[in-house]
This record gives sequence, C-alpha cells and structure tokens, in this order.
Amino acid sequence: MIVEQTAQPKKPVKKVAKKKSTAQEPSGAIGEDADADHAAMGHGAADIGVGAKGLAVPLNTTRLDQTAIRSQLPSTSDTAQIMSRAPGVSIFGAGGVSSLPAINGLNDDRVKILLNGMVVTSACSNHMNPPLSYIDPSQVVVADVIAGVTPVSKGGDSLGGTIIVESAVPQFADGDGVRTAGSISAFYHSNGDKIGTAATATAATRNVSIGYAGAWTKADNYERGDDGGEVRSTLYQASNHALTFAAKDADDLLIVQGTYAAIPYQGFVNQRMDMVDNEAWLLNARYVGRFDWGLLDARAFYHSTKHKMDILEDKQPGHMPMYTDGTDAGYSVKAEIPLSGVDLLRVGSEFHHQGLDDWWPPVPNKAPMMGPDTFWNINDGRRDRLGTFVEWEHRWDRAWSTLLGVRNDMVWMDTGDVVGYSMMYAADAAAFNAKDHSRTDANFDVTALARYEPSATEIYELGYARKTRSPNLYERYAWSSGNMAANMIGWYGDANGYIGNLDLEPEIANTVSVTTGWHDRAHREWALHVTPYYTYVEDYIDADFVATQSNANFVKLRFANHDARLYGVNVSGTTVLFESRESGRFDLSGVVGYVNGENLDTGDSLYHMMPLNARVALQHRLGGWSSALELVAASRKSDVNDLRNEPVTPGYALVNMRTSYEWENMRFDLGVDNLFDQLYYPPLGGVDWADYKAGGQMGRIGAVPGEGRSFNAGVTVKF
Ligand SMILES: [Cu+2]
Repeated sequence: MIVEQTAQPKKPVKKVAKKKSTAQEPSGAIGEDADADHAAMGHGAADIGVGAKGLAVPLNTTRLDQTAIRSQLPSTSDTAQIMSRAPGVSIFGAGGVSSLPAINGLNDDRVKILLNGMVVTSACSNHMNPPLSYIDPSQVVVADVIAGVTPVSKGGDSLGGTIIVESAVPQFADGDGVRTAGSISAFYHSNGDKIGTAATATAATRNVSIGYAGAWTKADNYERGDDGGEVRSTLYQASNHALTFAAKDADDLLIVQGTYAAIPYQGFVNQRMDMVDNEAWLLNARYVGRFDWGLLDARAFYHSTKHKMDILEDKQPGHMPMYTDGTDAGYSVKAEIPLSGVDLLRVGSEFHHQGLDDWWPPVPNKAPMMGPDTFWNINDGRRDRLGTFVEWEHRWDRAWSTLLGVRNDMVWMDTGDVVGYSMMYAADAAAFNAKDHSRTDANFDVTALARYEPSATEIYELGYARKTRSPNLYERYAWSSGNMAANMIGWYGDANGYIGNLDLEPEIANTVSVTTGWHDRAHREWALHVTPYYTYVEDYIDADFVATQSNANFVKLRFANHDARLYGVNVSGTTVLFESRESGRFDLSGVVGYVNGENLDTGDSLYHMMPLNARVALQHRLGGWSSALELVAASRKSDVNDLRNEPVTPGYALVNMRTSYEWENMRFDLGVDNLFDQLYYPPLGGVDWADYKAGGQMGRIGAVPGEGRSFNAGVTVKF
C-alpha cells in the first residue's frame, strides 16, 4: 500500500482489498463494474479488463494511481523508481530513467512488465532500455504491482512478480457534445538541475476519445550528499509523445495508441558504456468486449527500438560505437467466462516475438582489438514465445475462495552466425558458428491461491506458484570470451565481463507465500499486511568464474544454472493518528522489506539482495492541501555476492519532505529530498565505474553514491 494513496480520506486503504471484502458478492461477478474510485477518476470503461476482480488480484498487489504518482513527479522521471514504493519492490541502479525493478529479490527479466499490455524487451547488452524507460511517470494512469505469487493469467516467462502499467486509459464525455480537457506541468529538481515538463490534451464525446500525452526531461550529473561531489555519467535527456484514439459503445471498447520515445543521451555510472541515442516506436491496440458468455480482452502490439551506445565525455577517453536494433511484436487474447454464480474461468493465448541485431562497427586505428571489421554480437537473434493458460476461480462460501491456473509457454530461440572485429576473435566465432543455435523450451507454470476471509476485519491468502523463465538472447548467445568483448555484456552494474552459454536451461521458481491482512471494517482507519515468502529456484541463471581480469577488481564470468533459494518478508501498514474537521487528517504509514538469497551450489549470497529496508511516512491532508514527511532507511548490506565483488554498503536513513496544494485548476508542489544531505550508497547501485575510469583506473573501485539534497518544485495547470 502506498503512502499518498493511503492518505486519502474516505477511500479504502488498499483498493484491491475493498473489492475482496464484499463477501456476499461472488468473486466472479462481472456485471457491476469495477471500482467506484476508478469511475470517479473518469477511467470508466477501460477498467472492465479481464481479471479486474477476485483472486486474479492477489492480496500482494499494490495499486498505484495518479494521486500516488503525481506527488513523486518533482523527485524523479524514472517510472521504475516510483514502482519501488510498493512492498517487495526494490530497484537497481542504471541510467537516470532506466532503473530495473526487483521483486522479492528476483530482478530485471525475472519481473514481468506489461506496458499497456505490451511485452517490451531490453534491446541492449546492458539492458539500458528496459520496458519502464519508455514511459514517463506523468503518463502512468494506473499501475498494479503484484509482488510474488502471480496468477498465470498475468505471468509467463517470469519468476518474481508482475508490474502492469496502463497509460492508454481513455476518457469519455458523460453527456452530449464534445468535452475537452488538458494540462501542462513543469517540474524542477535542484540536484542535477533537472527540468521536466508534461502535457496532456483530450477531446472526447460520449463514444469517441482522442488524447495526447507528452513529456520531456533533462538532467545534468547529480551531486552526492555531504561534500557535493559530482557523480559522473548520471545525466540524461528523454522525451516521449503518445497519441491515443478510443471508441466505445455499451459493450465494446477499442483503444489504439502510438508512442514515439527518444532518449538522445543517458549516462550509466555503473556501466562501461553509455546510451548515446535510443529511438523507439510503439504501437498497441486493445479491444474489450462484453458478450453473453463473458468478457473478451484482445491486444496486439509492435515495438521497434534503434539503440546506440558509446562513451560519454565525462568517462573519456574512449570511443566504441555499439548499435542495436530490437523489435517486439505480439498479441494476447484473454477471455473471462462466468460458468456459474461462483465459478469463473479465464483462458488465454499470448504470442511474443523478439528480434535482435547487435553489432559493433570498427573503430579507426584500433585493429585488431576493435577493427578492421564489424563485430557481430547477436546476428538476427530471435526469441518467439507462445503462451496458453487456463485459470479457474471458485467461491466455496462467504469466506473461502480459490484460484487454480496452469500455463504452458513454448519458447523458440535462434540466432545466425557471428564474426569478430578481426582474426583475434576467429577461434571463438568458429566454435560458436559450428554449433546448432536453435533452442526450444517447453515451460509449464502452475499457480494456486486460497483466500480465507472469516470476517470483515481479517483476510488470509495462501499462495503457491511454479514459474519458469527461459534465458534471454544474451544469456544464451553472447559468444566472445575475450575480456574486452565480455566486458560489454551484463546488466548487473558490476563492470564484470559475461560470456553466454548455449547449454543454459530455463530457470524454474517454486514460491510459497502467506499474506495476512487485518484492517478496520470500513477500510479507512488502519490496516496491516504481512507477507512472508520462500522461493526455491531450480537452475537459477547465475554465473561461473572464468578468470580474473588484468585488474583484480573485475572478473570474467560465464552464465550458468545453479539451484538457489530466497526467503523474505514484506510488511506494510497504515493508521490514522488524528482527524478533525479543522486540522484535517494525520496518518502514519510504512513499508518494511527483507530478502535473503543464496546460491545453494556455492553457498554465495545471490547478487542484488536488498538488505532490511523501510519507508515510513507521516502524512497530513486538509482539503486541497497534502503533505508528507518521509523516512527512507536501509541497513548495512553485508550479504554480498563474492563472485562478482559486489560492494558492501553502509546503512543509512534519509528524510524527504513534500507538500502540495490544489486550488481550482492549479496544483503546486514543493519538496526537499534527502533533507540532511546524507552521503549514502544505494545497496543495489553497483560500482562507480565512471569515477574509476575518469580517475585512470587506479586502486579499488567503490560503490555508486546516491543523490544528495535536492529542492523540488512543480506546477500543473489544468484547463
Ligand atoms: Cu545499451
């Protein structure tokens, strides 16, 4: 549950919990439309999506709505960063708008991210363009974060959970005639001189809606806390324009959205490379229809990215162009069929094609290491996946309901022959080309959930999931064992080198979790949720040691399957402290997370395990005025992955403050992040390669420092 969201008076603490708490209503009832809160926000018809109710939205789901997101906009333009406010979610550092989420210790590709239903794959050997980098937080209308056990209807090819982000939620006019609306926002964040702007415009009748949403942001390198030293390669610029067309009648809704997203540059402090251009087109279409037999939700999408890497000036000297062309295309068709008043069946078919070319043009006068020929890292890589699922939800009585789902994903992968810069690479290329590259994985997933709600103030949910992820193209097909080439592969922020492995098997996670929830009858005074979980991963894709590199800071590794286990707990709670008509409402809310992961074959800690961490906020709301005083803390990270030389980071506690005032058609935001200008190191921030490189690659490499104090301001005008 989310800080700002919980602060709203007269709204349930956790919206998903409210829906479940209406025990007299069969979970499968889809006649009466979703959620009063949503209707009030004008989303209306788009919310009739498949799986909007019941156990398809497990108790471990956090819904982030625009209210929760809006107050974060002056602080960050990184959508993944905003998702990290949900219990169980942490992010690991990359570029300023390209952070990668981890859910319950399972990160990056292990988290399923659906962007308006699109499956977008990072088209980069450093995963610089993950799905959430294609959307500005100002454009997110609603996001559901499912931390842990996920129904098969919302999973597939992932292990740790699912993040569902929707921006194409059209608004329609309530009455006759044309209704127009729009907004313009501007944000300023003093640290790094970050500027952001956003604009929306809608013209709608009762049945047709056309909308535009755009955002632009630019930041210089930020300064760390305490001494104000500049943190290199943290600058970026990004822009994004989306046009949405929608039409509806009583039973049908059609949405078509096109997006152009450009990132002309983005520094990566913990990578050897930086993004020097990323240009993407995304197109998605959705049809939702209500029929006699139930609901149909069909989507189709296409995504094309042209990505360029090189080395930005503040990491110089160096020059090495690396280009990637990536495409994603696919569909999903899901049907929700009420078989009886207490039985609901969901069936679906999904297809996802990924295409990838990754090549490195020669660098003049750098033969044979980086010339005279073009290096082909991935040549015509393909990864096609066909998913099929069946899910049955049943309500046994007023207290008990269950969900059981099974899913198959067939994954076909292949890639063409490769060639290196020069004869230096010939032996590796020949060995790779001599092998058959095509791989077929038949993956089977199962999810079982049981919910027990004995009274209006308590709810319990037991979940089990078997989830499978096939390796990505780089994990299987990155082929060069040379130090320089291997050092270009890896999304870990550890500056180590990685070599692919054609023998990799899919990784299979078995997770058991229990969620207990207690709250007051009306869902407005207090709530507490506790979710402990245990995951055993068979063939977890980790890495094996190959060699120490010339500089002892770094190693060369080969992707390899190992068994692993993770356990942890997420706790979230909120309570009203004081409320009166004159002074408003004061709430206290908090989220605590802990995860521990171990490679069972080597005994090493898994990489990127977030130490014990907490976010506690004191909030106040009175009329159009709302404020928060927030403490964000993490303990010392001493469980580190020795294999990768993961840095130990000290514990820290940061204080943030923000206040906003809404008055007629204006909104003002003011805030301070890291009020006491603490020097701290985000536990999953990786190593400060940029500083190390600029300093001549001497001594021991350090961790990436976090952002120091920033004064933030924002203004929004609606019309
Ligand atoms: Cu890249």
